[in-house]
Parts: sequence; C-alpha cells; structure tokens
Amino acid sequence: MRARHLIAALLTLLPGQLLAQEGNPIGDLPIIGAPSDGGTGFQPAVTELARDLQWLDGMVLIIITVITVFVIGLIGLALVRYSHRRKKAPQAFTHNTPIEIAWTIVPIVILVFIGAFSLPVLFEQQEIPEADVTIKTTGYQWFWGYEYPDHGFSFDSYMIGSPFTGGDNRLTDEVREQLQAAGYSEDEFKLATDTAMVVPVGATVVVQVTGADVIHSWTIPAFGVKQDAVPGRLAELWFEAEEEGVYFGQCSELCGIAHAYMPITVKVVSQEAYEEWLDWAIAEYGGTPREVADAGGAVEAPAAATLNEADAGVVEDEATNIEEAPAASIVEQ
Ligand SMILES: [Cu+2]
Repeated sequence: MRARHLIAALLTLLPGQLLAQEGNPIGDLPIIGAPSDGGTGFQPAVTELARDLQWLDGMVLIIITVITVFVIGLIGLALVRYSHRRKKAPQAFTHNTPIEIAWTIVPIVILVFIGAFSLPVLFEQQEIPEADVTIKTTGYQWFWGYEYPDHGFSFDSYMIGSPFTGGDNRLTDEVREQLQAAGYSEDEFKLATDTAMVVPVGATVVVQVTGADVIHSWTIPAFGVKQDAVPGRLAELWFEAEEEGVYFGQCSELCGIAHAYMPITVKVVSQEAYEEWLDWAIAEYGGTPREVADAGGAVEAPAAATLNEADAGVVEDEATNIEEAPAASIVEQ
C-alpha cells in the first residue's frame, strides 16, 4: 500500500522534474515579451527593429487618421448641404482638370512620404548582418526544433501541456504543475515551452528559418521579427535583444489542427549565463565540446591532409572554416 502511494507520488512529480530540466543553469528571468490582459498595443520593444516598426506604425496611424477624418468630413458635408430637404443641386465636378490632378498627385505624395520611412525599416530587417550567434529553427507539425550549428547540437521545443509533454492541449492541474516547475504560471499556458531558444543579450543573433512539413511562421513580437518557415527553403532573420528576459511568440501561419499549440519561447540571458548554458546544452544534447570545436577550427588544411580519410572527415565536420574542406579533399585525391 505504501509503495503504491510512493509510486503514485513519484509519477505526479516526474513530468514536472523532467520539464524543470535539472542542471539547466538559467535561473529566474522576468517575463517581458508576453501578451497582457486587455492589451491592444504592441508588446514592449526590446530591439531596434521593433522600436522602428512601432514608430512607423504610429506615424502611419496619424496619416490614416487625417485621411479618414477628411473623407468622413466631406461625406458629412455633402449629406448636410445637399440633402433631399434642402433641394440644393451640388456643383458638377466632371472634367475638372485641377481637381483631377490634385487627387492624383496628393495620394502619390502621401505614398512616397510613407515609403521614404518604411523602406529603410524593411531594409534594416532584410539585410542580415554578420552573426555572433547562428541558430537554425525548423517548424514541425506541431512544435519547433532548434539547432546551434556552431556547436553541433539540436533540441526540440514543445508546448507545456501538449501531447508531447503528456497533456492534451488543455489546462489541467497537472499542466499547472508542469508550468510551475518550469518557472511559469498558468498565464503562460499556450506560450511556454519545455525547452527554449537561449541567446545572449546584446549579441547579433541570426535565425535561419525553415519548415519540415508545411509552412509555419516563426515570430517574437517584442523583437519585431516574423518569418515564414517554408519547407525546402532557408530564410533568415536577425535581432539584437537589449534586455534579459523571457519572450514568447506563436506560430503565425495556419499549419494544421494544432497550429495554436506550437508556441515559441526565447530566453535572453547575460553572456556568462549563455556560456554556462551552452556548456550544459552541449553535454545534454550531445554537441561538440567547445575546446574540440575550437581546435578543429584552428586545424590548417595541410595538417588535415596528412590525416587518413576518416579523420579528415571528422576535421571537415568540425572545422568552422568551410574553405578548408575542399582543400583537404583535393590533396587527398
Ligand atoms: Cu505552425
């Protein structure tokens, strides 16, 4: 009887403990990038991209408001002045050349004005800078996978409470416990994942985005980034997060029945915490230990050629400098 109780108690503890990822060095972080109750505006901007986007949105909103008020005003004026009761015939404007020129030129001027501000923002997003950290993310039905190619490890990231973590996409007491064990509250249900993409604060992060089955879309609103994950294509986005914290996003391309249950969690941590996490993750997910990776990167091409073919293959894999690989194989032949 006692043993049964013990086993039952252990079973209830188990999922929570697994999700807490024992040994994972990332401690408590503030939750910054999350929707708020009754909120209608943007999430706090923690990258230059997001700030520029939000500024552009505000600027265009002013233009939209002026145009809308102007048009509604004209309609109102016409309604009152030329109403059936007043029996006043409006002036005819057909073939009024000055007015036709004006209503052609004015919209062009407005569009050029908006373009002058929106295009630089677009280019800022699309011109991918040199990366400090490169991460590849793949959308699956229905979760995200993350790969740190420089360190040779990858892991998957499942929504807490999804079938992958033993749930059925509903908030149950067990899921509440799992959330709590992973450092979240039930407010973060459908946002929090069991593992997270981890990046250092202030670093230029380039994320390569692709899909494995259908089109998904990877986004973090607080970073001002969103990119479709298209099978067979590798798209890129970049960001430089300025504040340590937890940020959430959700798959933003309708991708099937569990589209709503494949959220994205990104943890922005200090450089030291990132390095610590990196070593933990390399051990946990079987990545290339950093000393080995560094040594591989330092191997010169002639040195690689002196190794036998199998060893050379290993060196090729580990060499961070891609140009060395063809040099080694040419000498080999
Ligand atoms: Cu999806």
